[in-house]
Amino acid sequence: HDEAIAPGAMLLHAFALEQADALLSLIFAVTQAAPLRLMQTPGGYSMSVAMSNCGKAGWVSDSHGYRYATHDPLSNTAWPAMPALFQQLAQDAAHAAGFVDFMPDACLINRYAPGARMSLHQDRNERDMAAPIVSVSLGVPATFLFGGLTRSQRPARHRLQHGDVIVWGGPSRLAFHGVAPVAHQHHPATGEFRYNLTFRKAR
Ligand code: MD3
Ligand code: FE
Repeated sequence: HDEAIAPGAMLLHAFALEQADALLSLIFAVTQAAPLRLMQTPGGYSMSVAMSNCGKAGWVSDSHGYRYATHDPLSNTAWPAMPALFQQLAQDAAHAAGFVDFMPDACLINRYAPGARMSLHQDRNERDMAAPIVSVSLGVPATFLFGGLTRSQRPARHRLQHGDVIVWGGPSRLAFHGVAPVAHQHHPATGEFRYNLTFRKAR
């Protein structure tokens, strides 16, 4: 069933479940070409979530800040193309949530090992705030933290399971959000890891 978790935010339970194995195979192919890595924050810390990208633009963080880049800084080559299945899934999910013609140009691949987390933040590096963000959860479940439009608002918690998809648009697009430390658990499709795909229109 589908669930509105905030104004403009729709949780599509198990929307990607049938494609999950195919999505994971494509994640492994993309990350052969553009390896998962722990990026540095502008403040000099190492993130606990390993990241890579596919599509025309990829999200990167280093000592200079957060931005989208056409090239992988590890190889100085273009990010791998976004697989057609990724593009189609993102567009179908956006459509199911009421957003027509979502054309993501960026797909961030996040891999959470046990203990990895993402602290509360806003996604504000994208040019077009009218476009939604689509996220796909795979593997070990996680607790997603969804705050308000100010950092001080106490976040609501949502369990995200293998195959769940969330579409974030409208008033929730600039909400603070994060992921609580991922538990040591095993999932038949991913072992100890949680993967998250985040589709965005960056440019
Ligand atoms: C709510 N990733 O990569 S995806 C991120 O599970 C990020 O890896 C988390 O936050 C993860 O930036 C959460 C869900 C998500 C993505 C973007 C959002 C939720 C959002 C933008 C606005 C509001
Ligand atoms: Fe985010």
